[in-house]
Amino acid sequence: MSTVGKPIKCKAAVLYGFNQPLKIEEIEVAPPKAREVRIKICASGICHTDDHALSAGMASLNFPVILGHEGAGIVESCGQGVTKVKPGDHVIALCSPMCMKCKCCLHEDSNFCVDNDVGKNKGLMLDKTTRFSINGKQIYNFMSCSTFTEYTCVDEFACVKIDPKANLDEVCLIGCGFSTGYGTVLNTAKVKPGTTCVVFGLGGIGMSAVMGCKVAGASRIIGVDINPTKFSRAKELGCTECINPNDCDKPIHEVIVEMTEGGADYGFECIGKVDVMASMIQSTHHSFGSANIIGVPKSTDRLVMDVMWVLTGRTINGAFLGDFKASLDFPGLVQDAIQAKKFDLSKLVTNKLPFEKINEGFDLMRHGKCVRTVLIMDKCGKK
Ligand code: PAD
Ligand code: ZN
Repeated sequence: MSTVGKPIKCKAAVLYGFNQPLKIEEIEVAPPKAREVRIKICASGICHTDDHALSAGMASLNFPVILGHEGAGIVESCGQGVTKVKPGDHVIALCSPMCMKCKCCLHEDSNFCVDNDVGKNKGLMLDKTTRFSINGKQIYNFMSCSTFTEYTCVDEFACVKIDPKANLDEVCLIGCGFSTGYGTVLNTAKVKPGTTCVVFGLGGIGMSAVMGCKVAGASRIIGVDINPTKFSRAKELGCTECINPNDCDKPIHEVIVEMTEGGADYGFECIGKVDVMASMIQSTHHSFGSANIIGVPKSTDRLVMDVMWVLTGRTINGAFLGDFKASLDFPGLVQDAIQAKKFDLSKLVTNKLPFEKINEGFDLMRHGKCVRTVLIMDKCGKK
């Protein structure tokens, strides 16, 4: 029986307050209004940013909320006036949608649309309501999409059509983690062949940065993590050496500067800790080093820096979603994965769990037992 135009009852992981477990509830997803798209989510990765939100790391969040922002699925139905996708299309949900009209969308170096919800955390669609409810009470969305649910409803600009041949339980990572690490290396830092890179934090984002450094042709890629169980996968993906700061008898940046005869060409912080950001910056060469911040710290944390860090010529960059213009770049990134085979996303997916085990998935990440856990909502036609 067709669901078009009707509310859909489905399972979603609802967060009722900070630091609580997610609760699998039966919710209602209203039909899409004009220029909106309802999507059957097939798979969603768990990103540290979800845990950051859950554990009160963001300035504000409205409750109850459905988290998740790294999902892929199939369009179930479209509201009036939708032109970019149609029912049956395979799509990636966009946590950084682009209106393509604002100053940022039109700027060649920006992907930070004025209409995204990053940092604002209003949890609403463009019309300032949401399509999620439980027993008649509104549930907020997250980062313009919400993917910890069997069905979501997004504004048309918050999804992009991709090649239906792509494995949704791998390309969902293009929605956030992979693109963030990989893009910061290629688009933001623009790593040159033959250079030395140091990547702090070997989780989903850091491993993707390592993959980017490899594709860019870096000759030396140093991985840094306090969890040595990450090292074998990191080496498989391109690290030439890995260091645990806890094994060192001096600060990690002094170790890196010594190993690289003055500092790495490029540094990447993929953790979200301001003290590590300071170490990463100082690990890069004082004159020509490029230090790149990816990790998201608590909104109350402050990075204290010595102005000499930049006066000597080093640059410090930050990037959101790897500086990709998601709606324009993601279909090509999917092709790079499945056709050109520039990188292997399956190497990032160390764990797959049924959706109901979402809290177990968060625990795997918190205890460093995975690179990425992908939740499977539905096999979506796959055997
Ligand atoms: P993750 O938990 O999978 O990985 C973090 C890694 O850091 C783990 O391997 C830890 O062992 C390691 N680590 C922790 N503390 C230290 C330390 N002191 N020294 C060395 N290693 C350490 O997280 P993730 O890869 O999903 O996310 C990483 C960060 O990136 C996180 O802050 C997240 O919010 C941020 C992020 N930023 C963007 C963006 O657009 N800028 C997008 C997505 C995620
Ligand atoms: Zn993310």
